[in-house]
Amino acid sequence: MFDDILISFGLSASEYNVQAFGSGLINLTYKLSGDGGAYILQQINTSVFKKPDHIVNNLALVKEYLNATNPDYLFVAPLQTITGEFIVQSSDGKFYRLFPFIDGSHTVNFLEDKKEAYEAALQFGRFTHLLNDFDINLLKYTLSDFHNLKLRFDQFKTASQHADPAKLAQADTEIKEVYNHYNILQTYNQLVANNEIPLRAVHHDTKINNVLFDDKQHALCLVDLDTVMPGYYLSDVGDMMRTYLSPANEEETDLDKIYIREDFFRTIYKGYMSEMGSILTDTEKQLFIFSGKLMIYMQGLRFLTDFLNNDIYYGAQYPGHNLTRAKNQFKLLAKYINAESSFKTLIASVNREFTTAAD
Ligand code: GN1
Ligand code: MG
Repeated sequence: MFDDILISFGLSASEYNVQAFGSGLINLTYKLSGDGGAYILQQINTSVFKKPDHIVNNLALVKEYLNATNPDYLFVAPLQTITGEFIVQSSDGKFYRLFPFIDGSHTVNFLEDKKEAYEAALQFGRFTHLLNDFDINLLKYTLSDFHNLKLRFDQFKTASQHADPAKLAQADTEIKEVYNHYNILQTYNQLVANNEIPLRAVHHDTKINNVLFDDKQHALCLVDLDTVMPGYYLSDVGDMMRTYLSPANEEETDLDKIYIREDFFRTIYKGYMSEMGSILTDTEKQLFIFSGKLMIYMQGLRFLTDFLNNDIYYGAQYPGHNLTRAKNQFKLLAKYINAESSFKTLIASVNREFTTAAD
């Protein structure tokens, strides 16, 4: 398997054992292990990432910048082939890249320990912090309008216009949820229209399994860097809220298992702000809680849209899978909104800690 790909990297496929790896929905990932070491091989989903060279461009620039400014920072960039390429096309036209496997690392799929949430939030904050003086205009948009909520809403409307009536009936409650929370879209549109907050270099996919940990629960580095591009910090913090606060993840079908762990909110705030507190503008800081609503709502919309579009984007392992995922996200959104006043209290308490520590 992968003989022609590995040859480009000077490796012989027969010396490696290949196993499917990770749980991403978009790219296919494999771990190769052998006497020559371990690697991660990934097939880029080019129906999503239509221009793999944009990914190459961004990662090369970020790597060069971080190597020059913070040589100790562990940035896991793709390896080069013998001829100096970062991406290889297989004989059947698929695009692959190879990464070193980081020794002693593992990923976490269910976040049970606050220490891991703290470490992850700090790492995502550090990434944007370290790139604060990097010229983000050099970065390409690897996915245009990726976290553009207005576009996601328009895609939902188009999908509703074309959907099978039986599906529309099945999704009636979730469609109403979209309109119940229309104020999230209004707030988003307003902050974009008025240029209220700056674009920064952000990761755009801050799920816990995009952080590599060592066996002492210390975060080693970030992975899944294809969506590193200009965006709002709300994307990164919001997706942490979406994926770290509830002990049940987006796949959970028993919605009673979805609730908000408020102490995890505190931890995310503390970890992220320990890096970004001195960088974010006051307006950005005021939107910290909003970020979670934005990202949970967006993901609910995206799953619902995909259900109406017959699962063309995320795929489905059972009929109604994307509708169930959407239900899950709208339940999480309701729980999140319920906890908003507690979040405000927690932010005030962490801010007091920061002030005391600085005295
Ligand atoms: C996709 O492939 P994965 O799991 O890293 C998606 C994210 C969603 C996520 C939901 C490029 O990420 O935006 O939040 O699924 N990535 C893309 O699980 O669409
Ligand atoms: Mg991803």
